Amino acid sequence: MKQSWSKLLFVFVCTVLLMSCQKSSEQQNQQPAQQTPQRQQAAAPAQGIVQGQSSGQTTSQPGQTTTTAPAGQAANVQLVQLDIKLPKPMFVGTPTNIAVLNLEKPLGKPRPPFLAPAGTRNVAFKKAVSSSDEQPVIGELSMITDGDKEAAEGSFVELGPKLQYVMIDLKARHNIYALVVWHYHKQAVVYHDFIVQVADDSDFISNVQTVFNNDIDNSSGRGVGKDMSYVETSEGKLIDAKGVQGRYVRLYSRGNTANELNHYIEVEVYGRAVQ
Ligand SMILES: [Ca+2]
Ligand SMILES: [Ca+2]
Repeated sequence: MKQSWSKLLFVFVCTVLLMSCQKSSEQQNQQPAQQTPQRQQAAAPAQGIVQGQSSGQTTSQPGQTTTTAPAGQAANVQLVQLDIKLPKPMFVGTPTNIAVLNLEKPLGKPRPPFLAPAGTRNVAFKKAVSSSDEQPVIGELSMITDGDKEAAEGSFVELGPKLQYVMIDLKARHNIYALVVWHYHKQAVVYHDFIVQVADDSDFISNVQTVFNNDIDNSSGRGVGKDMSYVETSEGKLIDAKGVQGRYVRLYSRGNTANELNHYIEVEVYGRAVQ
């Protein structure tokens, strides 16, 4: 009888120990499961920061494209396609008789979409324009930022001969991602010494940056340009400005292949105000 009690006691102790072990093991197993939601909650804001900075990833959402900014840019920003409205074409086909050095071959198809950070818009629209030729031969300087891009009579400004510039005051410093420029697109012409610069001041002394220059012989004195000359079309010329910062934009030219005069139909500057 005593032996039997001892056995029972031994079995009881074993059972208690076993249950205790199982409980402890369950608690250990539960711990990671309980932690998972906490980790996710903690991770969510971190992902938000990553999206706002740099993750090296490209993701797509309906109607939107999120792309990591190129190396050297601090922000991983959401890029969207620029909505550039084009005017009616006034001529079709590729002119072959234009003798200009370093002339770009026409693409032969519509320009590919241009991506810029979300919120980028034409910040030149209706902004004040000044010029080295304050009294244009034809038209008014305000027509350069009035939104009318048609090639018809009454839609272009004609400035005098030799090197002339127009200058747009964006009224505040902006990150500039692209410019689209229509000099004249009623006929196929090429403008000489087309130079685009951005600066912090209207005298172009502070923080001057060149975003386009096709003056290959530096005859206009603003440095040797490496960009190619191009034939004007209704698409306008899109210049990738790579996010440069500045308040004032100057566009120079020195006549064209048809005559010595300088023309502008519209200049768009796609940017965002510097925060
Ligand atoms: Ca215009
Ligand atoms: Ca030149």
